[in-house]
Amino acid sequence: MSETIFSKIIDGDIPSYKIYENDYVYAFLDISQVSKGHTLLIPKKASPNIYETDPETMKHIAEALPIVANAIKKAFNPDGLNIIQNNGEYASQSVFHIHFHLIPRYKEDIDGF
Ligand code: DGP
Repeated sequence: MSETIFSKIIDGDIPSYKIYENDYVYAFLDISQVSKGHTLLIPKKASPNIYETDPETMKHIAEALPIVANAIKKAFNPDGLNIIQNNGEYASQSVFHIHFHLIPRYKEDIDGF
């Protein structure tokens, strides 16, 4: 597959704020913070979407999700957390390297509506 901006982030060619990393995954703050602590979890092995990601890669993502969620909980103390994953242009995917959004939610943001 063609290289995306996330490959450059993994390689350190583009700076990012790291939340978690192991041999298989990388988690970093999203440049467009939907809320404070909005984080992206990506596999280091690139694939464009959920349809084309192999089970081994998904296993590494599944193992990392609670670790990253707990790191966000510890750092930002949110009241809730959404995990969202977009596939395809019509599902609002803009970077075609599979990624999982971890979006902390805060009581005060909801109360403001
Ligand atoms: P999606 O719409 O699901 O494809 O989300 C892609 C996300 O990637 C979007 O929320 C913004 C984020 N993003 C794009 N380019 C960069 C970048 O250079 N650095 C960081 N930290 N995030 C980026």
